[in-house]
Amino acid sequence: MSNLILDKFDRNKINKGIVPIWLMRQAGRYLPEYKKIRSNNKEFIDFCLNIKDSSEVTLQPLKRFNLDAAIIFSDILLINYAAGQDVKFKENFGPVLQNLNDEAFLSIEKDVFINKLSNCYKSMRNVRNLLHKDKTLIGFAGSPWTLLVYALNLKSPKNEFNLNRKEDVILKLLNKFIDLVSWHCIEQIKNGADVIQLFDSWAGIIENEKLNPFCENPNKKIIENIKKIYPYVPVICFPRNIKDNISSFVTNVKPDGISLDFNTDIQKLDIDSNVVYQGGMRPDLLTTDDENEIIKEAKRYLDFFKDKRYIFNLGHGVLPNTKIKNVEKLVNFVKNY
Ligand code: 1CP
Repeated sequence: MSNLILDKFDRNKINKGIVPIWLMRQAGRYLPEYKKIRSNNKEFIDFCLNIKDSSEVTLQPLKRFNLDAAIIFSDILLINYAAGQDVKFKENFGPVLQNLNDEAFLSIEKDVFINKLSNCYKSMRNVRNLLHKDKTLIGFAGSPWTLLVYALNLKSPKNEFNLNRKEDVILKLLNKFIDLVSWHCIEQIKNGADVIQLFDSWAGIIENEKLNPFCENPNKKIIENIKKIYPYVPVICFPRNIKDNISSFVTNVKPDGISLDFNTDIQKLDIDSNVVYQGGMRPDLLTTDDENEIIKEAKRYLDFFKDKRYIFNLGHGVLPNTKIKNVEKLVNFVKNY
């Protein structure tokens, strides 16, 4: 055995036949053992910063399923929190953020920021020590645009969003987020992360003309900052819902890996052989009783990517009403295909 996910990023080891698998939001409310630990923690941010509990829920999905990676249990909004913006998670509503103080935000220093997240890094170190060496440990961060949307909209942009800032201010704030995200990723790697995934979950609401300054450029700069220190650590980007712009994103940003959302039409992809492709399958299928449909969809992705470098995943996170037996079926099917 070897580390199957890291091997995918190694040009000298083209294990074409073997498809590794992990799932976005593989830890979460569909697991009773997660709900149990979650119920002992009132505030979600404190839960993420509880070394023992966050380590344990990171490892829970690997105890149940034959997954190839653990993703550290944390949240993208910990960056906003560590930069001085209060974040609360309201049940059945989502995150609620305190108004952003632009000046205080722009002046936050590296040491202060890293210090507020020190438990996150300790949890990373702890999980790496507990995890088998053949399993990949994934660190992550939200991308600048997505963090900015929460920072200024003060809640999920799902239903409405308003940034209330002029473009020059938006660019200044994005630049600061580039630093914060880079610091956070580098610190995670220092503490044991093998791979970084950047979640640009709200890239899809950017108008086409602004995709370069608001999405591509910030993701590219973070990759450059990481590579200056850790040239061999792969970075996977997830610019969710950018539709037909996915191939130009790959050309312009040059990530090691690209994670596909479930709206991506794989037939229309212009495959770049330098890049590892990941994900795509609709997560809602795992909430159904239709096992045949799950296998049929999984097979569609596996067959399409059979001669390419591919990591199996979903096109977005595991949903809370997902059935455990469906995840079991899917993981076993992919591992034996
Ligand atoms: O009630 C609960 O238990 C909280 C649910 C929950 C969980 C399990 C939240 C609140 N965050 C997380 C953990 C989490 N979030 C992980 C680590 C664990 C894993 O993947 O197994 C990761 C990688 C994230 C990333 C994250 N958080 C993203 C990017 C991925 C995506 O879903 O697009 C985003 C947008 C967030 C914000 C966030 N955090 C939590 C919620 C409910 C949301 C979404 C808010 C919204 O709808 O806008």
